[in-house]
Amino acid sequence: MNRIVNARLRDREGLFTLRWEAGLITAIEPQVDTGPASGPTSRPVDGAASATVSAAAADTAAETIDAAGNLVVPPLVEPHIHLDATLTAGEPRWNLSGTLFEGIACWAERKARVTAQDTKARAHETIRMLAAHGIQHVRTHVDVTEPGLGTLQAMLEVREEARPLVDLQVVAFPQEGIESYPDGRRLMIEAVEMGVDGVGGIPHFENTRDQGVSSVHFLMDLAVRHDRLVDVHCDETDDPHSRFLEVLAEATRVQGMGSRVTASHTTAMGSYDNAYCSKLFRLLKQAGLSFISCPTESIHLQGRFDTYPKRRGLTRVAELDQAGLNVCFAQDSIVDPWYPLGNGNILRILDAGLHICHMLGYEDLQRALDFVTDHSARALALGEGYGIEVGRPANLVVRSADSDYEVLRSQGGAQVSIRHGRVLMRKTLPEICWQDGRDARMPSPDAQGGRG
Ligand code: 17E
Ligand code: FE2
Repeated sequence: MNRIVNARLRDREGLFTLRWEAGLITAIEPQVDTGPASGPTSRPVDGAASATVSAAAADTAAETIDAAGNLVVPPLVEPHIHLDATLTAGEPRWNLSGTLFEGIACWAERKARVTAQDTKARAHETIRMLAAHGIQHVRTHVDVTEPGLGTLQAMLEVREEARPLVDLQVVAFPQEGIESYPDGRRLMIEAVEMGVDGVGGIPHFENTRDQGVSSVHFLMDLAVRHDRLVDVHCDETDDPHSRFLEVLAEATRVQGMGSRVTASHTTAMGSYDNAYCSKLFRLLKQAGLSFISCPTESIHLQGRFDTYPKRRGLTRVAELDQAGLNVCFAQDSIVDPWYPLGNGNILRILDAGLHICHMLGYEDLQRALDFVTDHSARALALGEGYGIEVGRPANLVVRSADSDYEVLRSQGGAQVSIRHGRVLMRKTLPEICWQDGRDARMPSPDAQGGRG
């Protein structure tokens, strides 16, 4: 039997003890109020309390983790990344225009000399960066516009090899098009036969509008026939005439596939006028598909053909959310031809996204983690494989702050990450050494507390 004590849970008052056995959560028990000693108010005013891990006296195989009043959450989710392309920025050249299309051209040069070993090494290194930030569920898009599909084979092996750290979903992503790339349809079919979890697309990149439309119908049919998830790079452009989302949403509605379909990016929606959006949103609600926004990626790649005023180039995250649609945030890139930065920390993406989307209102702050936890889990159709409930996998992360607001504000890191009941990773908080002799724990050096 293992347990976490003094855990704070999202959306629930008080402190809890969480127990698990054989990798599954067995109990979530409210703790009796032991006074301020167990609450966050007892914390040193100059910093967050550290979680501690100790072996229980009676049973050395068991561990007690003291969350010290900090938030315990299910693992963060990375719902959209390109692990086959990460850590390649500048190879063989840098994307100087900063556009999506130059990124695709740079990547075409890099992938011409990619090897399975190179792909696997970079993917594993990136997965470790993600896991170090408390992420345990990842969806990766793998470029299948490559004769031979060697990269896809390598990534399917990574999916198995990485199981101790993350659950990985692999989406067949036709980077250079389905209709516009030689043998594009055959490559997608082969990818599905090789065992991908999801089917992707890139209709805004196809040569013509008609090809964009037929690519969406093709990929939806393929997914239905083989019972796969769908996640389409859809309308990743500032062009307000790029309207493939309506095609994807209608096919989703007709098939009744809402819980299994995701539209990624949809940045053109930031350039649609309100009259079109009012009609579009009616369809989106009927379809019930999910949305993924990649805010750092899109603020970097979009708006490139504007002078001033300059568009933000993001989809309508707040409006989708207010309409009751499922929307979440993702990193998309880490040091690749499309985006030169990134370190695996999705809280950085959450911070940027909430800023860019005008979502720093009080209510937004109270539930900020929805956009990197529950909403993303729903987009990935994780179902009962996700969440802090009895009977579900004991995948639990102790953060270094006690609320969504404080995790966001202080970028409260993952202190302890537990996967299938075993401690996967522990971090100790760094110390600041002040010249005046005052020691403090990062990341909350604010003596006033600063909690909302
Ligand atoms: N490929 C693409 O089409 N769009 C992106 N944002 C990335 C790769 C990262
Ligand atoms: Fe992407």
